[in-house]
Amino acid sequence: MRNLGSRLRRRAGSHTVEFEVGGMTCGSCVARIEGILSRQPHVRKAAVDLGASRARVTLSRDASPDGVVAAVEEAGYTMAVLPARS
Ligand code: 9UX
Repeated sequence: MRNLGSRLRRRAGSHTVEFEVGGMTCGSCVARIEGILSRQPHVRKAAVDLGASRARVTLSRDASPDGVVAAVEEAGYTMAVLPARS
């Protein structure tokens, strides 16, 4: 069902990707990373969870997550795409 939902959202113009983020140790890290993410092209929505070391980013259409990974790693964190949940 999630695959179907994902396909439908993609057709509607966006898809959401989850990431593991390394190197966040305080709330300011969260704000900083959310700011970086929100300024990247193709990012429609970004939320970062400090306790879970996760980020959830909604990208337009079929935009690759590579750009947001590069931007966040440029700032000194690590970021890796997590497999889509089934
Ligand atoms: Mo907090 Mo994060 O002092 O890079 S902003 S550790």
